[in-house]
Amino acid sequence: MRSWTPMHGQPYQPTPYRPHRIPPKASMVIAADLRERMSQRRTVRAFAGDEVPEQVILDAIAVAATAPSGAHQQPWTYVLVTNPKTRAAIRCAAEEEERRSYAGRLGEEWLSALEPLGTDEQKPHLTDAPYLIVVFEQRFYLDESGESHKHYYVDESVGISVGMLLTALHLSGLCALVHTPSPMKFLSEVLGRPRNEKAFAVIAAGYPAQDAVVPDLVRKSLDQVIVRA
Ligand code: IYR
Repeated sequence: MRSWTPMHGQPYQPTPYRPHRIPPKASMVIAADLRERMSQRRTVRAFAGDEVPEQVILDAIAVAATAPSGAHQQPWTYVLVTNPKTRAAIRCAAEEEERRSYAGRLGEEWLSALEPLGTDEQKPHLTDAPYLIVVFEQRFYLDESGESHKHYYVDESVGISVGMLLTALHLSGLCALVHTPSPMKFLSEVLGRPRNEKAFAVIAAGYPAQDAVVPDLVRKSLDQVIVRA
């Protein structure tokens, strides 16, 4: 496998792509099974202390890193935070921001949209879930000489990658919680990230607590999400 270097300015050099073709009937079985398994995915807010093999997390991040991205610039950094002091600092800063948000900064309409989900300013998962993954988007690329190169479709690329991460975690048997503290500048400071990176989301991952509860949600039907044109 060749090692990665920025592609910027390289000529187009296509290479054959001949993936194994899954017969249509087998595809239907796989798709139906995936649909059923993904329908079981839920966001949980309470995690068990049970250990999770780190390789499961590394493999899920590897899946996320296969996401398509604008100009194939792969503008993501996944920070795996294990240091308890760092996690405590993240929780403290996040709860501080969330306290202001829930005390009124979000506004009445937003707070009432969140009411059925039972969220609040307490973020115990930030210290208690076995893994904390902080996702940063690289707004631009800094080369060795310090020159910056623009990245394209960064939000879209990182959003797709995080979606794949959540899918991989779920299909590996784990639960996750996406937390998007606002504002999240403190994450760059606590984690010492370079100026080309901006925090995108904090993801806690692990097994759900035995007494975990989730809101009684209903998903939109396919008819409600698909329009044929
Ligand atoms: N960032 C806050 C508020 C919040 C916002 C939305 I939109 C959610 O779906 C859930 C929470 C928090 O993490 O609590």
